This record gives sequence, structure tokens and C-alpha cells, in this order.
Amino acid sequence: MSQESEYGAGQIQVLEGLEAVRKRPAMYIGSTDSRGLHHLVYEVVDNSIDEALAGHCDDITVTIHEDDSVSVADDGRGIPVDTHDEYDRPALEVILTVLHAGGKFDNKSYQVSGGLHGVGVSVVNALSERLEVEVKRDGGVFRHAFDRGEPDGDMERVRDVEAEEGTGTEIRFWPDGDIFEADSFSFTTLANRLRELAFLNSGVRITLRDEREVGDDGAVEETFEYEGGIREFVEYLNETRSAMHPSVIYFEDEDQNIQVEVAMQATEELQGSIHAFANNINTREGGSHLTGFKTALTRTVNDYAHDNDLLSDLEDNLKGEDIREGLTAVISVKHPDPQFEGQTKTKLGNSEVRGIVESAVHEGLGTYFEENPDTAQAIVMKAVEAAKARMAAKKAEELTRRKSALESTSLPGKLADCQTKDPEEAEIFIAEGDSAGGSAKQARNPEFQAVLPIKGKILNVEKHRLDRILENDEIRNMITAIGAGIGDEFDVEDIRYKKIIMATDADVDGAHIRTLMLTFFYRHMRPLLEGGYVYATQPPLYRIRYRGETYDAMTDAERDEIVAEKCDGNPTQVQRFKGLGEMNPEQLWETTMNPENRILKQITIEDAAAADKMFSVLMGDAVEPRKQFIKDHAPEAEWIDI
Ligand code: 0RA
Repeated sequence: MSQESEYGAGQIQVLEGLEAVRKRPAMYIGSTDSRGLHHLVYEVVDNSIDEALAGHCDDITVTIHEDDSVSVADDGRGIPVDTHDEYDRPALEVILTVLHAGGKFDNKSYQVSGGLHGVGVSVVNALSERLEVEVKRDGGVFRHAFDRGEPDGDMERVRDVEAEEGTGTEIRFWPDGDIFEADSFSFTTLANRLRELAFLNSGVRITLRDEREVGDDGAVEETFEYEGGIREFVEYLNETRSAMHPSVIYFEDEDQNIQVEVAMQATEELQGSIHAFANNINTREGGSHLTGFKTALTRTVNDYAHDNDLLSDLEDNLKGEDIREGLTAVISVKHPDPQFEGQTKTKLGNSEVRGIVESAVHEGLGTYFEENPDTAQAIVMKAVEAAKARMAAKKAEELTRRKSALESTSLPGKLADCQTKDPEEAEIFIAEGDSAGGSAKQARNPEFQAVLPIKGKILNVEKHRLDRILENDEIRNMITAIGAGIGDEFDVEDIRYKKIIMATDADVDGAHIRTLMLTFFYRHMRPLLEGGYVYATQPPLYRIRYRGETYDAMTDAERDEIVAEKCDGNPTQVQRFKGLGEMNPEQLWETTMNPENRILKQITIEDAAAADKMFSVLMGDAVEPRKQFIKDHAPEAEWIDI
């Protein structure tokens, strides 16, 4: 039973002070790692977005200051500063010091955004070493400050507001180092979310400034503003994909106070990319809005295909997955009382939404097909091709399964398996090239470490359908070794190793192979990444010897530091490892495989839209966008977050 049902929501507010937030921060913001830290920013920005949705704000500026504090400024109505009856304190102070107080104001009742945890700015205050707020409202400029949630003095009216200044709120906070493990904000992470918010709320201008990085012409700054809203979101996602029709299909509807917006565009690609949002939250686990969309899409396309006699080549109807091949879509609903369910509370539960989205899509798309028969026909023909490939893949899969059932062992011959059968303990190194694979086989601890060598460049799965992918030996070996199937059939419960470790060289080729493997995992075994089971080795670049000691360095800078500080500038030997294959088994064990000393990088996919974009840009055909993308993002490498 949750506390809420025991006490009722009313009493909870009395029971919970900001002390509760400081004691159990994860309950309020999910975690205290880097994700939680960034969540503080989103919590404040969500309040500004609410002002925008209420029609009172169109400009938001987020600034990362030099000291890694963040401020969020908006031109909304400003947080109320008059005296709050119940508390006999300025409303501004109440909103910042009382949990859940923000949403309690009558004139702010339609809170669409509200954040995933929907906890309010008081939580940000509780978790900040210091927070300063400035409000322009009621003809004055008001300031208030807090230390770890406690007011530092009283709210002050500092001056009259100048006529041209208008109204607004600026909140600057310094996250509490005692609470957060991470202390640095990532420009890319914030930019991804703010871009997404700007797409989802057309007309709002959101600027992100980074004052830690000062370039030739001042601070690094990016502004997101999209008049076209989610239509432009789809265009952005499709930047490097070849679209099958020139303009994005868009429709919107409102029913029972629930707003529905859908934007979609079919492409020639094989990967579909559908993103569903509820109240600006990326509902990764899907829910009623996504179900409604898929049902209507399948029905509308099949109806059109039947009415126009386009399915003569097939025995059956088109399946949903055939139709969604290469489809890019964004679904956004705004609901006055959203229910979030699922493991990560990112599944929309409200059942009434399903029917509303379903009829909006059925009607909107039906009309579009009637008005654009050429596009409709192309979409159907592409789905027919996908259906044929799906049936061919099924046959290939069955064949693989029957073949392996006949052979005495179904595991690939190249795999050196480990002794333990307990996935919790077992790890597999997928090693690039036979020489690294050979060394790893000698170096490993066979009790719990398995090694699968793969040939350098595996198939680029971004460019082939499943039937072709399954013909590839390296891919088949990975599927059988991991042991949990593939695609829709993939069941993460069956994985044979809980650490799947990509062992590739620390050079450009290694990075390429890692990307190929990751693309494969992302497209066909995504739960592996979602569960955090995928890792990459981080072998050192240099080994330095001096007076009987050995030191490993991961970078050139680290090497120089060791040479200067540990070896009196005069090392006995500096060995550069060009690749894993060059290390002898003992070195490989010591630097890369021994759990005691090795450094593993865990690969997780933070943001599905960003990852999708990354894989289609990196692995697709278009060359220019790829170059630009790598130039923009490679140094941070945060599209795949650690
Ligand atoms: C409570 C009530 C109203 C607005 C806000 C809070 C508010 C909070 C934040 C946080 C950041 N920016 C914000 N802007 C507004 C409604 C005020 C009214 O009715 O005038």
C-alpha cells in the first residue's frame, strides 16, 4: 500500500517537510546521480513551461554558470509575492519551502507539465546548498534567498519594476554537494531535453547558455524555438532519412479536455522511430496513447489497401510492424490528470486516451490518404515488402533453430564459454579480431569469463532487414552466445551473461566496430542496453616502467603526468599499446580483464530520441550530416551516456 492511500493526500503535506526530501532525495527526484542532478533543472523549467502553456510566457533562458550553478529565467507572470493566508508568509516563500505548495494555487490548477515526479520547486530548494530567486511582479522586483531550503532572511522588495521589464521569475540554484554524487551539468544532456521541450511546446523560445565555456564570441549558447512544434520534431528526426512524401502528416484533436497531436512521415529506411509523450514526458514504456496510435495506423492502412486491391501478393493483412517500418512519428497528448504507470513511471495509464487517439488518427490519416493517393499507395507497397521480408526472416529463424537443435551443441564454435552457468556471475568479452580474441582466451579466468572473437567489421544492421541480418555469421554467433533471441522474440530474462563486454581497440577502427555492435544491440536487443548489461573495455594506452614499478595511463596527458611525477622525468620504458591484440595475455588480464583493476564503461541509452537520431545519422547513407554530427558531438560522446 502506498502512503498516499493510508493517509490521504491532504495529510501528507502536513507530514512532509523539506527535511523529508533531504533525507530521502531519491524518492522525490528519482536518484542522486547525474540524472537526478539534471532533474533539478527540469523541475524548474517545467514550471516555466506551465506558464507558457497557460499563455503567459514565451521566453525561457537556462544558464549554466561558471561555478556549475544553474539559473532559469522566464517571462511568465512571476511567482506570487502577496501574503499567503494560511501561512501568513509571502506566497513566494511558501511555494519554495512547502512541499507540493506550487500546484495548490487556484489560478495555477491546470498544471500540464509538472515534471515526471511533479514535485515542485520546493524540492529543488531543499536539495540546493543555496537558492536565489528574483520575481518581477505587481510593479516591483522581489528577492529572496535560501540555504538548504531554509529562508536566509525575509523576502525583500528591492526596487520598482521598469515599464519595459515586464514580469517574470529567475531562479538560480547551487546543487548540494552533500546530496549529489555528480557535480557537473552536461550541456548536451540539457540541450537534448530543452530541444525536446521546445518541439513539444511550439512557440516557446528556450535558450541554453554555458558560461563555463567561453568561445571567441562569448558564452556557448543555443536557442530552440519551433513554430511548427512536433511537425518540426519529425523533420529533425528525419533529417538524414529519405522521406517518402514531402511534408509531414499532422493532425490534432481535443476531447474531454485532452489534447492530442500527431505528426508522422514515412521514410525509405528500415528502422521506424516512434516517440510518444504525455504532458511533455517521454513515455518510453508507451501506454494508452501509443496503443491507440498503433491500432488506428494498422487499421487505416489495411482498410485503404483492401479498398484499393493492393494486397493480392499477400495471404494475410499487413501487420502493424510492417506498416511501422521506416515510419517516424511523434505523438503528444496533454491530459489534465495523467496517470503514469510502469517500472519507471513512463507508461501512460489513462484508458480513455486510447479511444481518443485512435479516432483522431483514423480520421486524420484516412482523410490524408484520400487526398494523397500516391503517398498512400507508396506506404502500402513498402509495408508489403516489409511483410514479405518478415516471412522470409521467420523461415530463416526457424531454420537456424532446427539446425541448432540437430547439432550436439548449439553454441558457436568460436565461443570459449565459461564454466559458471549463473548469468549473475558470468561475463562475455566480444573481442575484435582473432588475435585479440586469442589473447583474451588465454588471459581470461575461465570460471566466469567467456570470450567470443568476431571478425572486425560486422554487418551494418541499419541498412538491412532482419532476414539478411540473420544470414550473417558474426551476428548469429552473438545471438546464440547471448542466448536470449532477437527482435520481438528477445527475452532479457534468458541472457546467459549479465555483463556483455565489447573489447575493441582504442582507435578509430575500434570505435567504429563498437558503434556497429551498439547499433545491433540498440535495434534488435534494446533491453540489453535498457538493463545496463552492455559494457566497453577501457584498456590503457600506455604502460610505463620505472624502478620495478609499472604504471598505466589512459591518455597522453596522464602519461606525461606519470613520467613527470612518478619517474623523475626519466622512465625506464614507455610502451604504447596499439591494440588489445598487441598485449600479451598477462598484460591483457591485468589491464583489461581482471575485475580488480580493469576499467569498464557501462553503456546506457539515456534518451531514445537522441539515440535514434545518433544511430540513423552515424550508420545511414547521408555523408554531410554525419560529418557535421561527429564534429558537433563526438568530443562529448554523451549521446551514449555513461
Ligand atoms: C504559483 C502560482 C502562479 C505561478 C507560479 C506559481 C509560477 C512558478 C514558477 C516557477 C518558475 N517560474 C514560475 N512562474 C510562475 C500563478 C500566478 C498568477 O496567477 O498570477
